[in-house]
Amino acid sequence: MTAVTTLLSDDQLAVVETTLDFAQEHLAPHAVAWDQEKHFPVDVLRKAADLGLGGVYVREELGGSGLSRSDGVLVFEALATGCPSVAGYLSIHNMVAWMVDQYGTDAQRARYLPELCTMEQLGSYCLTEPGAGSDAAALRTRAERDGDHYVLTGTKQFISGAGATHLYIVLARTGDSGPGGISAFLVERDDAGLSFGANEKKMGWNAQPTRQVMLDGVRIPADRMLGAEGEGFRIAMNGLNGGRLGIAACSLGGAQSALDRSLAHLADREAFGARLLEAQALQFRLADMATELAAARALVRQAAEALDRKSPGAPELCAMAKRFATDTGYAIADRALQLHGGYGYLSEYGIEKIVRDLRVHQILEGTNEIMRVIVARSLTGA
Ligand code: FAD
Ligand code: 2MC
Repeated sequence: MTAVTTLLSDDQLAVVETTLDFAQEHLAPHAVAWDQEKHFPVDVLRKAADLGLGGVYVREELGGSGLSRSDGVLVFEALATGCPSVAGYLSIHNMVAWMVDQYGTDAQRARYLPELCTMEQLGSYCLTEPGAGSDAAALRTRAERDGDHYVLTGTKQFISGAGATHLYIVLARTGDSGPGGISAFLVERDDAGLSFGANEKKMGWNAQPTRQVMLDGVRIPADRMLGAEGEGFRIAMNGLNGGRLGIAACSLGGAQSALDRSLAHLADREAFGARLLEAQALQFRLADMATELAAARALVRQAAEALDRKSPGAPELCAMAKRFATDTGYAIADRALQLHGGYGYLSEYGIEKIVRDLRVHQILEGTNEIMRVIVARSLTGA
């Protein structure tokens, strides 16, 4: 793991070592079974929270770990070496917790953050709708003001963790069409009128549920608005800047694990009278995989630093890092499968699961085409 730990401070090294140990002890041994059984390991998430991973970016005085984005990408990369699906959900939960800390009132922080940080309560992020995915600002879920309450009606699609989670950040329309007419709300699982679709059958990310979230006249107190009226889209996008780095880091971790497994497999496997690892063609393939992974890691860390410094170019760098790291991570995992020959195709080796898990990172938290849209707009000023 030298490439992972190069240039880290002593504090960061300690964070990486602790998280890697956790991932190897509590995630990796169960990852294949959880995938097959579609098991969402909430008990293990709560163990992760004991290490401070439920409130990675939440301020320490509010019960969190107060880490920077630069530290956070190390955490999610290390976690994903054990299971990209569980690490991916943890990244989403931490996006939700950060949004409550960043945009919440004191009362909202006091109500939600302690239990989000311990993961007694889990979070979900509800932006996508059946008719509004990439074009998120076209969302149609409505929130009508009624005295001291808002009444929310609409359907959210593909919501990670839904049904098993407790707090839902819901983006809904309080005004005109377009981004400026959107507000964010804190909806609780027990709110009357909230219901969930069936757990979607998916290619990967099976260690966490994905469901529709239906809001049928969900009546919530007006003080459950997160941020100001009309600010919801900006809040959602700012959440995603960090979220995209979390997903990018999960791709790095999955790819690192696939590379490590390939090295071990080629060292062990003999053909044509020699170990496969002695074939220079295969060594070169490993060298390319390691090099591309290091390049992706460098970009993710640069984008994280830009976000920490609140650099004006940070959203574009986050989009570049998400696009590049998730494409690279998937390509590395797929090449690792090839290096395993037929064994790579068998579930028990865990490689095909990494390929399936990393595939969706090119789609969610903004497709990689939308990441190109963001980068291209910043280049052209459009
Ligand atoms: P569409 O927007 O219909 O896109 C279809 C295709 O057209 C894509 O290839 C897209 O890149 C391309 N395209 C669209 N517009 C353009 C354009 N302008 N230029 C070029 N190409 C374009 N959402 C949430 O809110 N919360 C969640 O927790 C969540 N979890 C998810 C978990 C899973 C497993 C999955 C699969 C999705 C999840 N999503 C979640 C939704 C995800 O963010 C969307 O699927 C994604 O943003 C794409 O939207 P769409 O599926 O509607 O595709
Ligand atoms: N960071 C900060 N602000 C942003 C931003 C970002 N990344 N992206 C947009 N904004 C701001 C933007 O600056 C503008 O602000 P202002 O009105 O002050 O000028 C406002 O938001 C509206 O932005 P646009 O005019 O660019 O809006 P448009 O509708 O043209 O498109 C686009 C924005 C395509 C970038 C956005 O819709 C998008 O990101 N789509 C992808 C949706 C997505 O990522 N979904 C993920 C769902 S969550 C998920 O999948 C999980 C697994 C949790």
